[in-house]
Amino acid sequence: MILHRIALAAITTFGLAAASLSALDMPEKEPSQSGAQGAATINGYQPKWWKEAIVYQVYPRSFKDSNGDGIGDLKGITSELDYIQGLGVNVVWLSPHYDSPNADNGYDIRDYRKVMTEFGTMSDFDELLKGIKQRNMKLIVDLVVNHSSDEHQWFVESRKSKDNTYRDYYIWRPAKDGKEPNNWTSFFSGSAWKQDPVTGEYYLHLFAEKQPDLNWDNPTVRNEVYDLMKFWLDKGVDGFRMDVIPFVSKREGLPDLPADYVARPQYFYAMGPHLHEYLQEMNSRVLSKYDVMTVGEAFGVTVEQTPSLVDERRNELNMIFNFDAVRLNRNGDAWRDWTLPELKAIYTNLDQTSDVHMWNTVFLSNHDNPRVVSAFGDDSPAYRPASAKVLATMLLTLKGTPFIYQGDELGMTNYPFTSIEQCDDIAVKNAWKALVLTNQVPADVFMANVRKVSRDNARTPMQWDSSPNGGFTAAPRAWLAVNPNYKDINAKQELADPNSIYHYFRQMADLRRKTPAFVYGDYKDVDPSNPKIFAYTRTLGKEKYLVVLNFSVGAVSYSLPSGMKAGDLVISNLGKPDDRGDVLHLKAWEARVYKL
Ligand code: TEU
Ligand code: CA
Repeated sequence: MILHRIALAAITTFGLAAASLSALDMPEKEPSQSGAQGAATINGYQPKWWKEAIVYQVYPRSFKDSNGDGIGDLKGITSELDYIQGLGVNVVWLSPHYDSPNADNGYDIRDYRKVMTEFGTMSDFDELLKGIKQRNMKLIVDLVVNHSSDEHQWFVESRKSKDNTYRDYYIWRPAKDGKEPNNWTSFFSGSAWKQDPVTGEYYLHLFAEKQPDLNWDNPTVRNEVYDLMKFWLDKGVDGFRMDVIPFVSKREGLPDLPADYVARPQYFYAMGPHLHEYLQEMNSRVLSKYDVMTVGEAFGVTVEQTPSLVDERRNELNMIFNFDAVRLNRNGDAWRDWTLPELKAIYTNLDQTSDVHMWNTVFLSNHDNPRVVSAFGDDSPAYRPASAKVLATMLLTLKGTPFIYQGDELGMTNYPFTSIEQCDDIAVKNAWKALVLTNQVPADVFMANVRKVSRDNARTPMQWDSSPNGGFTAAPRAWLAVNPNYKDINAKQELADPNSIYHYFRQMADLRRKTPAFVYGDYKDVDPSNPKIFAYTRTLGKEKYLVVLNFSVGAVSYSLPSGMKAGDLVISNLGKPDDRGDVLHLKAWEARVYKL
């Protein structure tokens, strides 16, 4: 009983309602092995605020412009903190807010201790952080340290001469047979090497030319990173989302990409020989001294490799973003149709590869991917609201910390791009040059793919109301055009409509926060091969929930797997159904959650 009370205290500090816990019959569990002095576990898990969190990602450039220059900024975010809190989320992940020449919208950092001038000042940042804390929310910031900007002072020095003090901060190699040192390619098209005229040597850039890769094998570089992490942690931020962190340790001798990795080089660049050593060092030198959360963007990491990064006994990361689900609709960079059994198999695989010492994330969108309702739902006017609610139901009841991307709570959609001039993203512009201007891909085929998968789909400004530019900016033009559907899809209208996606999302978020079974409960897919219905249970002690989601545009009479009967309806997205028992008459894109 004492153990229960400790667990309760741990949980209620972050919002899980004590009332719903007292109804639980939690098995007495021995204290965990991992040195957490006597903390009680729940279903074997050590309770942690970041396991109970619902994270909302803010892309500052596109959230809200406060000063009429067409670019979102920190004051704009601060002005909408009530909106964010009202959604029922409790952690904000801020995409990079640092000084940057914006070759890749802030993922190319010039000064890690300065706020991007367009976004405001350090005191604006402090205000934002204060506003978040006042609302009992937390803030995690982006840590982008696989590379810096080529305008960072380190690189400005590094390129000056072969014997510059900063030379070894980056990865320089001489030409090989008059060409690039190896065949590595950049994710933004072309070679990953750029010859610098000053010394004639090449530097490595896995992303844009203006994003030179830092040399993590140099301990001075690692110390610089730890120092800048402490700078932000000492300000009070609550953790980091770590950009392409599995790439920081490069393979010994930088060998050529083998033929079978050419189409998926991320699996060759990731998980280098010293990755675990560097993460453990970062953990002991920095992270272990603070109560923070870490989530690694694990591009190129397989499900099988994941435990080695997130097992709490290894002291590396708390959780990672696995790309299997979000990239299920991709063949390389091209759209591919996906099936529901494939998606379900991914979640089962993630769950089964994980045990009580590990933790997962759940997400289907971010600033690098298309809009969730366009990619995984149905963004036609008839089904957009229902399918967005199905996805919200899923994201907030699966096992793992949910990450929601700004605007998805409104059911914002992909943008109807028709020409490359409407695009901003360096990935798309470079691909256009490499593929269309060389006549390898016809322009219309390229643009059709842009409409499906381009990163710009997620980067169009937030749609706040039906005024010009969706209320995002008072400027005549936003930095990237607002989606023309803003008069029909915007926050003001959804806040006023009790049946909106926004309000449904809020109810789902409340349900997750007050229901430990959705956080710590076991996950089981009860019908893995069904092509239309995703049905699963979440079970914690005697408490059991059934989630039934119709992922199709037709009505489905769904017979529950044998022995199962629908219990009390907890929430549904298309009005209150009156059927009970073992056959459910589901409408197109209907979502229901039952307590069994
Ligand atoms: O993304 C890296 C990444 O793994 C991809 O999603 C990448 O965006 C895609 O392959 C490009 O086609 C991170 C950031 O999230 C992204 O915005 C940055 O551009 C990138 O790293 C470089 O910092
Ligand atoms: Ca602005």
